[in-house]
Amino acid sequence: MIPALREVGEQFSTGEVFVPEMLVSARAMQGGIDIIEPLLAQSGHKPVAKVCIGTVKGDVHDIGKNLVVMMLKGSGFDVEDLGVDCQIDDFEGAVERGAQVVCLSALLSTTRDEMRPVISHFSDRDDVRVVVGGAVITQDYADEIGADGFGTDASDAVRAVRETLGLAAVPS
Ligand code: B12
Repeated sequence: MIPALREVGEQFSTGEVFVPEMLVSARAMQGGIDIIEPLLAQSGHKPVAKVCIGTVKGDVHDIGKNLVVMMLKGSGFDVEDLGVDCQIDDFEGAVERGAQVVCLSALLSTTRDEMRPVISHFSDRDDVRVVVGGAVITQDYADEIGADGFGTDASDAVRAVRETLGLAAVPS
C-alpha cells in the first residue's frame, strides 16, 4: 500500500488527482494500517524513529496533516499526532516522550509565524529536528525561520523527515 499511496501523493503534486481522491486513498491506507499496526506490535517491529506532528497555534486545518501522519506511519515511523491548535508545551511534551522529529503544519499566512517560537524553543537541542510544511510554507520561508527540513506534500514529508535524521532515501 505504501507505493500506491506514494503514487497518489505524486499524482496530487502534479494535479492529476485532487483532495477527494487523496482522502479516499488515505482512508484505505488507514484501514490497512489499523489491521497491520497490532500485528507489527506483536512481532516486535522496531519503528524507524519517533516523530510528533501538530498544526500550529491558532490553526485548525488538519486534512493535510492527517495525510502526512498516514504516510509517515506507512513508512515505518512511530507518529504521535498532537492534533490542531498546538502550543509549545504540546510539542515539548512529545519530545519528553521520545519524539526525535517535531513536524509543524500551517495553512494560514496568519499562523505560519507560530512556527518560529517552536523552532527557537528547540534550537539548543541537538537531538531534536524540526520539519515544517503546509500550503503557505516554502523552502525560502523554512530557511528563514531556521527549520531543519521542509516538505511540499505527504510523500515529500517522508523524504524530509528521513533526510533530517540522516537516513537514506527510500527507493521509489
Ligand atoms: C478545508 C479548508 C478549511 C476547513 C478546515 C477543515 C479541516 N479539518 O482541515 C475550515 C472550513 C475549518 C477552514 C477554516 C478556515 N480557513 Co480554510 N481552507 C480549507 C481549504 C479549502 C482546503 C485545505 C486542505 O485541506 N487542503 C488539502 C490538503 C491535502 O493540503 P494541505 O493542507 O496543503 O497539506 C498538504 C501539504 O501542504 C503538506 N503538508 C501539510 N502539513 C504538513 C506538515 C509537514 C511537516 C510537511 C512536511 C508537509 C505538510 O502535505 C499535505 C498533503 O499533501 C483551503 C483552500 C485550499 N484549496 O487549500 C482553505 C484555506 C487554507 N483556508 C483559508 C482561510 C482564510 C480560512 C479561515 C481563516 C476562513 C475564515 N474566515 O474563517 C478559517 C481559519 C480557521 C483556523 N483558525 O484555522 C485560506 C488561507 C489563506 C491564507 N493564505 O492565509 C485558504 C487558502 C482558502 C483561500 N483560498 O482563501 N478552512
